[in-house]
Amino acid sequence: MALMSFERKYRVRGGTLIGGDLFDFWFGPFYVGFFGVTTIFFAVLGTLLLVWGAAIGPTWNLWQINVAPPDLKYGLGLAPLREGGLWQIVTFCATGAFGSWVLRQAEIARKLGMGLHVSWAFGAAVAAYVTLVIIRPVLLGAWGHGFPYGIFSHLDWVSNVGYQYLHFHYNPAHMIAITFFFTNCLALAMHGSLILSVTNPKQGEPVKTSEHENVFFRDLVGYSIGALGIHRLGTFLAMSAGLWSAICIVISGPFWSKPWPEWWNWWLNLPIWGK
Ligand code: 07D
Repeated sequence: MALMSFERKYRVRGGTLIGGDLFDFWFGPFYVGFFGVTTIFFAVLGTLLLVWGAAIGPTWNLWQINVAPPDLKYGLGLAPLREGGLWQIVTFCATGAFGSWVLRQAEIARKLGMGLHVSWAFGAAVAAYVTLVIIRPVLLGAWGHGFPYGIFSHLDWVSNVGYQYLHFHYNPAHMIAITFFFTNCLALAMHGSLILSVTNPKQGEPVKTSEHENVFFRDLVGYSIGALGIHRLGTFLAMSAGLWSAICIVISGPFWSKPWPEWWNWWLNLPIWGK
């Protein structure tokens, strides 16, 4: 693949976060880098361990394969491999791979003289994962509170944990997270369809630009957020969805152990009701 002229200018060594010149080169279109190597290492090792977990388990049915965390009796200690130890190493590998990917994004952005927005945005998703399998289990005192690695098994976990708090929809942070997810979906549908409508007009029509985009939305709703604004909004909505998800689960247990509907009693207890 031919290098574009600006790539030739920026494809220079240096600017790495760690490791100096070690792995500071490209393999075809891919930047390798120290964190590219650690990503591959952790991702391959973690995947192989999951396959091993499936091999020593009772089924090869893809839906039923399950690599579970240790029993609560092991607390925050190490468990034998076949009793959750495998889950612990896979969790270590997954966190290593996701963290390496964030740092690889940062290194590439630094080399190109760009902002670190992509790293921060992906970091929000990683924060949600780390909250589920490390932060919350540590706060609750046992790795057994992490979610199991399996398709049906993780769905069962979500359902069971949800019903432990009677009705998870009443968790206020879960409400906010869902509102961000849905609004994010709305914003992307509006933005994606708008861009398609100007860049892909019917045959014979010229391709339009942001002037048309802005006028369309001013005509429609009286306001256009603008080309930069929609991307700021999208990043904000997406990161907020991940961060409020992390908040909704980290408060369930460590900070609130009763049914979530009861949390709303503060409303009934307001002095304005004159009771
Ligand atoms: C965690 C993913 C991070 C991903 C990373 C990258 C790879 C690479 C490679 C394939 C955050 C991974 C990369 C693996 C693969 C290749 C090549 C993102 C994460 C780092 N809920 N609920 C949420 C809704 C109910 C419950 C979140 C809706 C019930 C519990 C979200 C409804 C009950 C937990 C959400 C609903 C209940 C959640 C998840 C509707 C059950 C959580 C999104 C309409 C009876 C979880 C942090 C997320 C959470 C969570 C939405 C219903 C329980 C806000 C829309 C009422 C126990 N729910 N839920 O976290 O907060 O994204 O996790 O009913 O633990 Mg819920």
